[in-house]
Amino acid sequence: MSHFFRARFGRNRPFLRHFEERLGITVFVLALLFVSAQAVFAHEFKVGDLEIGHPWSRATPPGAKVAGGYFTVTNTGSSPDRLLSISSEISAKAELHQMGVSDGVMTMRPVTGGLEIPAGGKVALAPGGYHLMFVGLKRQPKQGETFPATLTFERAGAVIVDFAVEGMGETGGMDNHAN
Ligand SMILES: [Cu+2]
Repeated sequence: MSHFFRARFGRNRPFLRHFEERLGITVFVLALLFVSAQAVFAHEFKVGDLEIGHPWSRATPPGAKVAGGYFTVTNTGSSPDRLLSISSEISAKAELHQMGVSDGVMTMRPVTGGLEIPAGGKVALAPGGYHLMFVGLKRQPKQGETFPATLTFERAGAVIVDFAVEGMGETGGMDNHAN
């Protein structure tokens, strides 16, 4: 950009120098806004051919023993992958669960054998469907904070992602856990 202006208009025009300074400041401010917006609204992690989109969890009431975990996984590769395990310092263990309706009753069961991420496909973990369950919370996740967790995939390997903790009321659907 600056080379273009200098080549065309000459180096020492006061107007252009002023313009360049202002442009620089504007770009800097926009970059800051972009980075902070990314941090709040969408954050993404990559490992191998996988993109992990917006991992989030939910604040829990005092004494709660479990918290949910949600994100999307996009597989840009040509081979299927599989989410095998999850771990985090926030809980004793983390499980992969599936919610669904069975004989008219909402049920939740652990997913065994991992969760397949099809080649070229996208899988969403969201309230009411597949989700993570942080079981045996060592502390309550607080709204506005993030906590790290490690996701391990069969092909892509392990990746540490940050779960953004959203408000307690952020239900997004039927996601009740008896345990
Ligand atoms: Cu669950």
